[in-house]
Amino acid sequence: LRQLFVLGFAGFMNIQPAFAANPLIMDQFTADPTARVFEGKIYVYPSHDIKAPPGYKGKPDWFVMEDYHVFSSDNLTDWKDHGMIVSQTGVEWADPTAYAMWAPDCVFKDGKYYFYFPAIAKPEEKSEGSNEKKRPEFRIGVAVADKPYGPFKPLPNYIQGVRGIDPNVLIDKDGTAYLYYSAGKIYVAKLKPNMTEIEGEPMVIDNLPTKGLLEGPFALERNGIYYLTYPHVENKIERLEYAMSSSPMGPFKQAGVILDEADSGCWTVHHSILDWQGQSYLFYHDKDLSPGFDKNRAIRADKLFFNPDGSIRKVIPTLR
Ligand code: FUB
Repeated sequence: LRQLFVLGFAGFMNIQPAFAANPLIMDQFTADPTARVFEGKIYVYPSHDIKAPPGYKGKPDWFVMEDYHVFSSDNLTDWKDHGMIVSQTGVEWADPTAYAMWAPDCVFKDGKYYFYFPAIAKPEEKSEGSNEKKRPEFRIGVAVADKPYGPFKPLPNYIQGVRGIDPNVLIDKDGTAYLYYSAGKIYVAKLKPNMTEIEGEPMVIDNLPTKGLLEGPFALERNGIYYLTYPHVENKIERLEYAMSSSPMGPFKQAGVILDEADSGCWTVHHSILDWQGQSYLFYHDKDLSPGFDKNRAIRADKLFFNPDGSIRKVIPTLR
C-alpha cells in the first residue's frame, strides 16, 4: 500500500520513485560511499564509522574513523568486503591517533588505481627551537594499487598545496584529472598526469551557496554537462544539491535539489552518482543501523533519473 501511494504521488509530482535493498552493508557501519565501476563490477569505497575504542581521547560524540574497507558487487545486493585497504597507522604523514579518515574516492588511470583520502596530518614543530605545535589540519593523501581492491600503497606524503577534506576526482574525456575537495568552500585543482600532485593553485568554485557548504563535493560529466553535486546545510541538516556547467572548473549554475534533508535527522549526506547497466544510482548514507547516533552510518543506493534537459529529478529514498 505504501509503495502504491509513493508511486501515485511520485507520478503526480513528476518525480521518479526507486526501490533498493537498503542499507547495503549490514555488518559494519559505512558512510560517504564513492561508487565506481571497475573491471565489470561495482566497487564502493566508503568511509568506516566505528564506536570509540577504549582510551579514545577525541571529541566526544563525533566521527571515529580509523581505516577504509572496499566492497564489490555485481548485482547491488550481494556485497563482498575485500577488507581493510588503508588505515591511519599505515600512512606515514597521518596522525595515527586522530581517527579522522573521512570521505575517500578512487579512480583508475593508466593502469593504476588511485585512492584519495583525507586525514589529519601529524602535528609538525612550528619552528626550530620551539615546542609549539601547529594546529591539527586535514590533508589529502593518495594510495596506489594495481587492482581496485588493493593492496594499496599509501604515498609517504600528502598532496602538497591542498588543505581540506572529502577529495573527489573527475577524469575528463581528454584524460585531464580534476581534484575537488572542501575547506569551508568547494575547491578544484587540476592534477598533474602523475595523479599525485596539483598543477598551479586550487581555485574556489564560485556561484554556489555562500554559506553551509561544509563537505562532500562529487563531480561528474554526462552528455557534455558537468555536474557538481554537494551537501548544503541551512537548518542543521544537509540536503543534496547540484549545479551545472559546460566546463569542469565552472562557472557553475545552481540547478536544484537531488535529495531532501533526511527524515531520520542524520545531518550528513555524503554521496556519489554511478551509472550501472544503463541506470543511474545515487549512493549516499543514513543512520539505519544506528537510529540514535548519526555518526554511525549505513550506506544506501537508490535510482536516480535525469530529465531530457539534463536536470536531475529528486531521488526518493527507500529502505528494505
Ligand atoms: O564522514 C565524515 C564526514 O562526514 C565526511 O567527510 C563528510 O562528508 C560527512 O559525511
